[in-house]
Amino acid sequence: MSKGGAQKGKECSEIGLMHVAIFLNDIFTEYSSKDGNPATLSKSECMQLIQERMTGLCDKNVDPKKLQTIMDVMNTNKDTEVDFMEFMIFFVKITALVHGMPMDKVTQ
Ligand SMILES: [Ca+2]
Ligand SMILES: [Ca+2]
Repeated sequence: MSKGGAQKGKECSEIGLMHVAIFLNDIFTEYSSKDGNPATLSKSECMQLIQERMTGLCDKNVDPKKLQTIMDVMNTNKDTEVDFMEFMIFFVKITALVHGMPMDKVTQ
């Protein structure tokens, strides 16, 4: 899929959503590739991504325990790394919260 060039005749909202998908993929790949294994975010890669790209959740001076909690929520299979599907499911949950869904519905 091409990253550039708006497709003639497409609705603006459709183009915008494709840009969101491309952006999320690019962010995941940027951080997951730092250790040579782009398939997953290691703990340090995940912590760096959270601190630098999830500024609505925390900032650079965040408590390490809060960082670990956010990573634990992402890491649904409880292994040592966050894969792309875990990362995307986390964003589905964040988007549901932004939409106004109650936390208990989002986290079940
Ligand atoms: Ca990695
Ligand atoms: Ca995992």
